[in-house]
Amino acid sequence: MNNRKYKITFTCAFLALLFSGVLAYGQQANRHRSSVTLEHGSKRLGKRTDPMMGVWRNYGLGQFIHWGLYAIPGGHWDGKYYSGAAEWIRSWNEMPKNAYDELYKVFDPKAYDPKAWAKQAKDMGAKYMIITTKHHDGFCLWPSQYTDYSVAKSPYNKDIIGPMVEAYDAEGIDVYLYFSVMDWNHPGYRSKLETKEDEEAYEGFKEFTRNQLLELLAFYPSTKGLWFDGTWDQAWIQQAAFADELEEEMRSVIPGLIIGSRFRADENGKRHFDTNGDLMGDYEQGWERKMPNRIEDVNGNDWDCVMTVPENQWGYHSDWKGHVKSSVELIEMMVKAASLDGNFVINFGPDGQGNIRPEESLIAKEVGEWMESNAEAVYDCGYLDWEKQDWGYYTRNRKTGNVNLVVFNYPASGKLRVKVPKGIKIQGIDLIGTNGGTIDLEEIHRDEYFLGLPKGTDHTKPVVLVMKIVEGDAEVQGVYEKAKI
Ligand code: FHN
Repeated sequence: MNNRKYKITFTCAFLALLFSGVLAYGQQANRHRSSVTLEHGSKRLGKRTDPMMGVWRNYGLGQFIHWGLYAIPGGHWDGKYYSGAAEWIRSWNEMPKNAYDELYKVFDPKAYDPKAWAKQAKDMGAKYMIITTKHHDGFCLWPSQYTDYSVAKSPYNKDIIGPMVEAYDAEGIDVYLYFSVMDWNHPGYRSKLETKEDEEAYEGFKEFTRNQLLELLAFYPSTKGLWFDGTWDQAWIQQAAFADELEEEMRSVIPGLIIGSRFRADENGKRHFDTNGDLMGDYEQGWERKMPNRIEDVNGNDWDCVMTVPENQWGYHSDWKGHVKSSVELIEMMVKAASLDGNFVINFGPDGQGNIRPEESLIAKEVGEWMESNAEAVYDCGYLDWEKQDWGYYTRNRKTGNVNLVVFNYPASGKLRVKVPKGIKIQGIDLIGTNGGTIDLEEIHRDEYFLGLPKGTDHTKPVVLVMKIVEGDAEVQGVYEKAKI
C-alpha cells in the first residue's frame, strides 16, 4: 500500500469509527431521552432484520381493497348524497341504522371474480394486497363462527376471503388482512368504558376480537400480516396488557407475521410510538393519505402509505366528487415513497356486485404499463443520501447498488443536473423503458454533471435513468483542478 492510499484508508476507517460512535451514541441518547420502563411498549429498537420483513421492505407497490356492505348504497340513501367516505355511511344522520344493518340480506355480488382482481393487481405491479375482512360496521367477509353478521347469512352464502387469498397467492401477491377492532355491530363493543356494565360487556367483546383474529389466521394460514384499524377508541387504548398478549399469540400462530403500529397502545395510552418514542409494531402505519417529505420524517423506521384515488373515498362511492388522482400522480407518490424507504399502497373500492370501477381499472392499467418497463426503479429500492434535485427522485436498488433517476419535472433544456457526492464515480448510465439512445454526460463542475437526454425522449410519462456507480477515490475523480481552500 503506498503512503497516500494508506492515509486515505486510515482516514476512512477513523471516520467510520467516529460515525458509528456518533450513531451508537445517538441511539443511546434516543433510548435514554426518556428512561421509562415499559411492560407493553415497543419490543425492539430499530428495524426488523428477518427475511420476511426484508420481503415486505422491498414490495414497493401494494393494493388495498375496501369492500363490504357499504358498497351497496355506494354513498347514497333514499335519493340523498352522502359527502363523507362511503364506508362510513352508516354513521350519517340520514342513514337509518336498521336499514343499514339489513343490507347483508341483499349482499349477493354476482360479478365477484377474485382471479380477475388478482390478475389486474399483478398487471398493475402490486407485490402485496390488503383486504378488509371486517370494516367498522362489523360485517365479516368470511364465515366467522363468532357472529351471524357475515357472508354466511347473506344470499351470497360463500366465503369471500378464501378464494381471494387463493387467487392472489396464485399470482405471487402476498396477502394481508385488514381488521377493524372497532365494531358497530357487536353488542359488547364500546368506545368508552364508563360503567361497570360497560366493562363487563367489553370483556365479552375482547374475547370475541381475539377469537376472530385467531380464526382468520387459522382459516388463511398463508396470510403474511394483519393491517389493523379502528384502534383509536379509549376503551381499546386501555387494553395494553390484553393487546400485547394477543399480539404475541398471533405472532406465534404464523411466525414472521407482520403487524404495523396501529394495533396496540402502551400502558400510558401512547399509540404508534410508545412513551419512550420507540415504534410499536413492525412498521409505521400513520401515513394515511399523506406522505413524508424528508428522510428525517420517518425516523429510520419502515413505513407504508395507503392512498385513495379520489380525495377521501375508500369504499365504493358511485359519485366521486372533487379531485381524482391520475396515474402519473400516483406513480410519483409511489416513487417518492420508495425514495424515502416506504411502500405505497393504492386503494380500490369495488361496487356492490363486485365490479372494479372503470376509473380504477384505468389507473391499474396505466400504472402497470409504466411499471412494466420501469419497475426496477421501485422494487427492492430505497433511500439514497444524495442532494435532492428539482427534476424528481433518486432511488437506490438495495440488491444491485444501482442508482435510479426518476424524472417527473422534465427540464426544458432536456438536461438534468446531477450532483454526486465526493468519492462517487459514474460508471455508466442508461435510459430505460420505451426510450432509448445515448446520454451525454458532461462534467460541468467538480462532482456535478449535466445529463443530456436523447432527442425525442418521450417525457409525457416519468422517465427513468439507471446509473451504475463505483465508490472511487475522491482525490483522483474529476477533470478540474481542486480549489485550495
Ligand atoms: O376509518 C377508516 C377508513 O374508513 C379507512 O378504512 C382507512 C384506511 O386506512 N382507515 C380508517 C381511518 O384511519
